[in-house]
Amino acid sequence: MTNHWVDIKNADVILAMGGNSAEAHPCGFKWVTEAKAHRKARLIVVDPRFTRTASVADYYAPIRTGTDIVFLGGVINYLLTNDKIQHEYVNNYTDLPFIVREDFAFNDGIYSGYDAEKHGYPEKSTWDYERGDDGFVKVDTTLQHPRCVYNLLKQHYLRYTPEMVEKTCGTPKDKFLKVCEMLASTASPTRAATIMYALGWTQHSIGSQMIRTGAMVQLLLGNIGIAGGGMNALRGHSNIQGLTDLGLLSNLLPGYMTLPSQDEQDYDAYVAKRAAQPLRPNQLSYWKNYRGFFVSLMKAWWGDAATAGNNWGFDYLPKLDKPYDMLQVFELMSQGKINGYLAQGFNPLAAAPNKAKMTVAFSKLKWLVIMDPLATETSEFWKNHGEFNDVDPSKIQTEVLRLPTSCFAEENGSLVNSGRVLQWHWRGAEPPGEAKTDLEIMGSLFVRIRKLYKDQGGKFPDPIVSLSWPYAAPSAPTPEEIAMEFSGKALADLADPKDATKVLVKRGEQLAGFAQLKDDGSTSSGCWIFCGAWTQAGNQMARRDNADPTGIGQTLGWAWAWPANRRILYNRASCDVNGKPFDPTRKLIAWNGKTWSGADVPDYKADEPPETGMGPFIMNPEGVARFFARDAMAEGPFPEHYEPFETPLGYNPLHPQNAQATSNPAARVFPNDRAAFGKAADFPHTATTYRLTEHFHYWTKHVRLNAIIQPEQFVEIGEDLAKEIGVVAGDRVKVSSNRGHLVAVAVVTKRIKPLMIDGKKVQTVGIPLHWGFKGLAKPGYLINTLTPVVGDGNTQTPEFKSFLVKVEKA
Ligand SMILES: Nc1nc2c(c(=O)[nH]1)N[C@H]1C(S)=C(S)[C@@H](COP(=O)(O)OP(=O)(O)OC[C@H]3O[C@@H](n4cnc5c(=O)[nH]c(N)nc54)[C@H](O)[C@@H]3O)O[C@H]1N2
Ligand SMILES: Nc1nc2c(c(=O)[nH]1)N[C@H]1C(S)=C(S)[C@@H](COP(=O)(O)OP(=O)(O)OC[C@H]3O[C@@H](n4cnc5c(=O)[nH]c(N)nc54)[C@H](O)[C@@H]3O)O[C@H]1N2
Ligand SMILES: [Mo]
Repeated sequence: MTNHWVDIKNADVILAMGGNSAEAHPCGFKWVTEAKAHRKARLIVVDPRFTRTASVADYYAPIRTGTDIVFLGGVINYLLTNDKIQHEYVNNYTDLPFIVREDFAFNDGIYSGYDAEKHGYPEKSTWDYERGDDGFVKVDTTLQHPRCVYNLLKQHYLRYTPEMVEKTCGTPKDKFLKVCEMLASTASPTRAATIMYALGWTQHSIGSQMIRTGAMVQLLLGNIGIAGGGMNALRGHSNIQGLTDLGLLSNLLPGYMTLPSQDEQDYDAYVAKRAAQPLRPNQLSYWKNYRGFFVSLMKAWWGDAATAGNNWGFDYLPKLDKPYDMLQVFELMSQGKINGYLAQGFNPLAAAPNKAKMTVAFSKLKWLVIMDPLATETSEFWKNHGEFNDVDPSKIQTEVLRLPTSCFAEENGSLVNSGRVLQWHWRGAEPPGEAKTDLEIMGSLFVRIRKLYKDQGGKFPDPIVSLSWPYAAPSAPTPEEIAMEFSGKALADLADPKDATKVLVKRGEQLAGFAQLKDDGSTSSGCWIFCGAWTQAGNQMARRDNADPTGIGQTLGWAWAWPANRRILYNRASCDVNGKPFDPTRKLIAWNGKTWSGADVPDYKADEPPETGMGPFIMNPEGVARFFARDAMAEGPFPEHYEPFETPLGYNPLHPQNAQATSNPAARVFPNDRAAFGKAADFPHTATTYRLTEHFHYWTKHVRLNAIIQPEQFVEIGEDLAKEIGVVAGDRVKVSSNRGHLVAVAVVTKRIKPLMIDGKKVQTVGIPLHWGFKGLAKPGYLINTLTPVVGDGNTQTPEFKSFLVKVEKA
């Protein structure tokens, strides 16, 4: 989230689109209720289904799955053509005045630089701004230049008319326009809208671009950086925000730094590429400090072994030939190219797309280790469970080892919530039986592996044997030790930058924040954005002061938020160019003549006077927010609609003549998976998958109470479809895709209606995801028997929210 949970109470308009927060985030949803009760906020829900969130909404509009870019692009067109934008905000705080290169082009759904054979854009140099002789980007503050971002943006979304929205999304034009009007009311500096989204936007082959389109709407309205505004990604597992913060994706390092690729063997060039210089005069470009963050990370990992001689440990890092996201890994596994796999708190047979492919993949492993408190479907992928897992164990040689773990309630530690708040928690019980904490299992594994490398050598033992492992009990590091390491400490006395004769931080002391990180090896921090979470004053994440002096929910003494305990990102943008809050009743910070201060930690240089013109988006080298994403995205600088890979239409209504632009032209699709896609002629219904309040994924079916309140697998179909296929509530239906089938009870509902898309009736089928063949609930099919293997072009998040099936009476 750019903002945080409590801040939702400050919104005037709330758009819940691409998520069902009343169902999946019921505790956080109370802040929506607060906003409705105390600010008369209007809640808008846009969802293919009339959900539990929709049931308490002020306005509901239906949409076909996978078409949100058309809807949101339509909103952009509405805001621009009706001049419902916050001018002072967009003119000063975004790239609308920036001029784009002359050779940048967009033709019938395809951007300049496309390589059809490679299915992507290996050459993105045209996706950039034009530079002047001074090296800076050229701008036209009058917004007249035909190639300024404002005019290109307007031109791009002109095609996204209300008629196109109705034709592609199935949302009736009047409903769409009503949503536009409600959102447009927040173009005023004294009104705010927030967007709450989750998987309804992420789990698509163009998911990242859906989110960008939402962010562009918010920028036009001046809703980023202000209280009650923001782009608010509602995260899933309780610490999934912490997972990405700590860089547990294959291409990331902690704190959103990135691993080098195999053609980046040169350390200085690696840093230079990431420490971008300002693109406009007087801008900060905070990533220019990359080297200090990076060297401090290397010192945390390798201690004294990280020296200038090995580029501070850069030489130890793997250099990626490609990203190793889960789709890539399971593809390689299915080809027999992976020997062993360790699944820690992950049930991939249930969670990953195309179960048949997953079964083939796991069968080719030599060994599979499962670290989990429960026996999961994955740990029994080799066992015959009748129709639900119809395999022949005698043909599977994989050795499966289970290491029972504790769960979060049985250990101390911190969880990062969606609002970036790190909250410390304390164990409530000892782990039962043979269960050990994940830390103890990983610690003992490491100690044994290091001994093997020490004793026997190996191809490149240095990174393993030199790893810094300073814990009191090496086989069982404590969460406290790890947390202090993430935050960081001084490895030498650090001088006060204002007075070199004074020592600011003594050797061995915890650092106060990331501004103290150095690139000369004198500091260490395992995750620069967490720096300051555990200072000399102690564990900041354990603070529990809920004082809220201004009444807008900022509680800076409650736990600790990254970065720097800042609660609302980009909060400099809540003030006009002179540093005066746009809305004094929702003041976050202001310029008092000497410093920036207020109800939040400024997202800015604290003593930078407004006159210098430094922009509020200090993480961008532009200093401003981007409508034109330059080369950051796989598909192009402006989001464009592409159909789901399994499209009910077979063409893209925006580019009916260009087959290349039907589905995401920059998505990575493996050949076998492409062959496994189905067509609307055979699979005429559109399916989407989702969760229920009463279960948490695949584990609460092991709990008696949850198994009682939602005992049995079902699928939801609308009354119209039920009639069409001759099914009544309670009948069993067979749902098939080109990859497999499931059988479940039919719930016939008024909550899903057919949509008219370009003259064709499209039926949506809803499939909750919580069942499987282990646990106390009635055994059921894993729904990912049905789903296709294709990921978002940028993140590789699978397209779980839109694919083709056929529903019939079983
Ligand atoms: N009780 C409970 N809570 C949970 C979980 C759980 O298993 N149980 N899981 C947690 C996890 S890990 C996560 S990631 C979050 C997920 O939180 P959500 O994303 O809110 O959960 P989903 O149920 O997957 O619902 C997404 C919604 O998107 C809608 N949708 C589908 N396709 C589209 C589309 O193309 N456009 C639009 N606008 N909407 C679409 C669906 O109809 C559904 O209502 O929930 C978390 N919370
Ligand atoms: N079709 C379809 N598929 C989906 C989705 C969808 O919407 N549709 N959603 C996707 C999403 S968003 C997610 S997050 C995934 C979820 O997929 P998973 O994360 O694989 O699902 P969970 O059931 O949450 O599995 C987590 C496992 O962690 C174990 N566990 C709990 N606590 C601990 C602990 O402290 N240590 C260890 N080692 N293990 C622990 C649990 O027992 C459980 O078996 O599913 C994905 N798959
Ligand atoms: Mo998730």
